[in-house]
Amino acid sequence: MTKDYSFETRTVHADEGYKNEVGALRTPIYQSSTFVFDDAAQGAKRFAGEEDGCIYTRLGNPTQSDLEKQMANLDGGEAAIATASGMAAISGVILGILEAGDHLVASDTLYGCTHAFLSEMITKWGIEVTFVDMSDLDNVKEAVQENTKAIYTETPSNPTLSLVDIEGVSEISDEHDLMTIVDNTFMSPYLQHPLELGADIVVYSATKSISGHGDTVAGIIVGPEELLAEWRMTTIKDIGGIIAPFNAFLLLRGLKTLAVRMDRICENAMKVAEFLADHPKVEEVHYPGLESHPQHELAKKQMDDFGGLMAFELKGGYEAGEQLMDTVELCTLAVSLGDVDTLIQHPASMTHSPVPEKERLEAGITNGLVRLSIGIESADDLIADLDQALNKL
Ligand code: LCS
Repeated sequence: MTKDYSFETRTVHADEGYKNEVGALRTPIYQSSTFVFDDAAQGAKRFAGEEDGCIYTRLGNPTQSDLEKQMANLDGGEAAIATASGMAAISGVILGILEAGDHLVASDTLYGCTHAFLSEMITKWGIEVTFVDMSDLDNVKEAVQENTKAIYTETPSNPTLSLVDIEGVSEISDEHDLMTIVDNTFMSPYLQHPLELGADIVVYSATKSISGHGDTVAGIIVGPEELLAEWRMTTIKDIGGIIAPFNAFLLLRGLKTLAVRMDRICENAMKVAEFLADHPKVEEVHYPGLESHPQHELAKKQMDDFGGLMAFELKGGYEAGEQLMDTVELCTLAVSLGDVDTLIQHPASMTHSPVPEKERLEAGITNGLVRLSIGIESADDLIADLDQALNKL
């Protein structure tokens, strides 16, 4: 579908389900591990890449392909690859770009498992990583070395909601002929457009807003056709983190309502953030939509709205944080984010427990930090729930 239509229209109309043989409105779930060849010559041509068509689901599947076309269209990229999880997308990209002897510059605040993958796994394979506070672009410039191949960032970051200037990082990256990789999970393709801001590759945990319903784990990579075609036949095919056809279907369904869900989530989040900022039991609220956020101007520049994630510090520290988890009634105590339900969690003991304490504290993930992922419930009900829970502290 043409990119001239607005994002909202493309979320509804850009999938290719109508091309199936019986005219089903929705993309069918091609729940098949393998595909039948007419004869030996056809099989040989497909393996040689001389004829389009399916071979085996680890090498591609029509439900997966529809999702990939839809995601490339929505994110303004040439191509996309759907994967088994956000971590499969991230590891596939990193292993596609870097090899032994190469160097990566990465943000110091990243989702816990991404941090663990970059600090503990790829270093075992001879790849060097420097973590820097990317809120200051001078740190990025200083970290670039002769053997640097890529810059990896996540903005807003999980869970501190600090931002990275995507355009600024991409300029540094271009000066040194590097690849810029941006994890756009918190914003979704609706609210932030890293490729337009100069990034080369965008990755998502599609488990989050793209699915939106808390019912699947998946990932997406968006970027240049040539590179993605290579990775599809190397890191993705041979490591094997491919998406299941049913999960691809769920993401296609989730995408249809992405814009309306995100609009409601952003509206609710702003109301909740303002409520928390005024509450006597709350020390500080980290939400890019608040003027008090140190990077509010950057948020207005590179984000279309401020998203549903926020973190807040309670005056009572760790104990108050733990108590709040047990006194909320409507907010659900669970990790993950971007769902229709409001989820609350404690990063120090949950999502960011893999990060060593010293590094965790340096990155601003304090022991008493609470993370909220706002859903589409009534903002009044969410505020009433948080109020009753806070007043018990
Ligand atoms: N990137 C970000 C920013 C994430 O928040 C997550 C997961 C991932 C990548 C990995 O995606 P997955 O493999 O789980 O699809 N974040 C989680 C979180 O904050 N709570 O639970 C998972």
